[in-house]
Amino acid sequence: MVKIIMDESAIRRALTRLSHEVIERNKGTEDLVLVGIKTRGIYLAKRIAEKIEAIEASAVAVGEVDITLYRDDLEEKTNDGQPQLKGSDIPVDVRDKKVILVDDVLYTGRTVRAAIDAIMDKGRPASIQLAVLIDRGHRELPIRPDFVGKNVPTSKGEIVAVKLTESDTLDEVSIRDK
Ligand code: 3GP
Ligand code: 5GP
Ligand code: MG
Repeated sequence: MVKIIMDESAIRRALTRLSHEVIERNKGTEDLVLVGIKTRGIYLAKRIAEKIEAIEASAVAVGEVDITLYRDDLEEKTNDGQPQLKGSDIPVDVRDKKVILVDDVLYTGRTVRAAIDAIMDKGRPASIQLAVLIDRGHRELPIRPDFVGKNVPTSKGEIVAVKLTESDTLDEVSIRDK
């Protein structure tokens, strides 16, 4: 069974709220850098950056990191079962910057941990915050999001499908059994 949990309007409003929260928490956009995690986190980071730019009338840098998949139930695996950095394109020096990591779904937290490592390798940021569209629970590390679009309690057997127009035909979040 597929259950739609966010439609286009719900996603748009959640991202608008997240954008305001990021600005409020950081008292503006100074030293802000958004870093999206691989495919859909990058699209979300770009959307949030556009909204922040519209609200504050100042440019926000956007970068990206690509973390490999590691889970047994997904096709691609790494040698040691840990998510690892595949590549990154962070267009600014992160030293003393306020980095906002952005991803579509937060689950065990292992991907975010790898992304934090990747950023730390580039220099010492002033802070790293985490924004996610969906927090589906089941953390295996002490990682929590600072900004959440929607908390979605799931069982481990469920899958959250995030569709975004940048790569899919529409904006929609749904939940289904694996
Ligand atoms: P994303 O890059 O848009 O986030 O690599 C294919 C996709 O699989 C990635 O999408 C990744 O996030 C996603 N993915 C990782 N773990 C899971 C999972 O447990 N379930 C589902 N449906 N997708 C997952
Ligand atoms: P984690 O490392 O926290 O277990 O998983 C996070 C990564 O896997 C993120 O990139 C996230 O997008 C993806 N992910 C985990 N579970 C799901 C899910 O149910 N649906 C989707 N679309 N992605 C997921
Ligand atoms: Mg993702």
